Amino acid sequence: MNQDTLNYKAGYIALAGRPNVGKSTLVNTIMGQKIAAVSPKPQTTRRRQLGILTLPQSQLIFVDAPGIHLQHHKLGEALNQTAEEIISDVDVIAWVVDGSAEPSGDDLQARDLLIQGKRRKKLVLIVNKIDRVLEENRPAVLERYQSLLPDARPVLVSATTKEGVDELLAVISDLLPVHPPYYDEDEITDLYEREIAADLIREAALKHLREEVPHALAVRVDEFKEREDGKTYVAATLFVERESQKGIVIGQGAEMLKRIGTSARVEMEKMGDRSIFLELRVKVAKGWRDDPDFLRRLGFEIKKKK
Ligand SMILES: Nc1nc2c(ncn2[C@@H]2O[C@H](COP(=O)(O)OP(=O)(O)OP(=O)(O)O)[C@@H](O)[C@H]2O)c(=O)[nH]1
Ligand SMILES: [Mg+2]
Repeated sequence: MNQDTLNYKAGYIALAGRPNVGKSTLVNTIMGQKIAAVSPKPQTTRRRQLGILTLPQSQLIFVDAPGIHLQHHKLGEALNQTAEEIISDVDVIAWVVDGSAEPSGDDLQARDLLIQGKRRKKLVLIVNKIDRVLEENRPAVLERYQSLLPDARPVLVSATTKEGVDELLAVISDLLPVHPPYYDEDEITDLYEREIAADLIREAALKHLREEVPHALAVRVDEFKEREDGKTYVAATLFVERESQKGIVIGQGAEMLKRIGTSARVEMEKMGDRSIFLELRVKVAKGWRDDPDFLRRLGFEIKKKK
């Protein structure tokens, strides 16, 4: 074993924070390619996803978590639980905040969750979206957030312009334990293509639909198969909570559903580098966000609090 192998560092880093601060965008930027769904609407991420970055001296395994927030539904409860479980399993916790906004109730909810029970974890404070903060205001922004988590190593970044991202990787690598790599270097995420496809379809819907419907939407991929003609055939169902929402998602002359389908297909083709034939349909599943059986079928498990 040579010196390099002996000093190799590897570990898991949770990206925790309120919805919409840019956690998934940051994962995509760090990976240099799109693996996670991103949208301007909160609560885009609904399940844990890994972004595995293998460098010569270290392997950084980012865990993209659902945004932590004050919940109103069983779904919200499941999302917070997922985030909480992620936090308890990692080596480093990164609290991601939006530097262009004031700290909010959801930010504090996230902060409280990640320092709960005096977890002995290394902490990093990622102040994101600094492309929207004037140079002269940055120290004050940093200080405001740092006073809320004084034990964390702070870094200012922009996930969209990449500013500060190299420094962030250096800070995190420094905090990781000496450990051999957990994954092969060609592994970049742990989700299967069909699961990512479901997220990209929901991302497309979030992009095109107005406020009220998106949160009521769930996507299930029913088929995902390679065809003889080289195209990949994907069929998916979009679930909404009410008949009226079904009308909105389909739209006049099915215009909306077509628009969602086209956006999703383009993103899926970009990611997989191949042609996709995408077929979407819409179904009503009344009150699914509060239906434990439906949530379980979608892969959300609500556990009883100990
Ligand atoms: N200006 C600017 N916008 C950003 C930056 N990072 C993310 N955004 C935007 O912020 C919005 C939310 O980004 P996401 O990556 O989906 O946020 P998230 O934290 O994963 O959100 P949830 O999955 O809902 O918890 C999107 O519109 C992004 O384009 C940034 O550094 N600068
Ligand atoms: Mg996200």
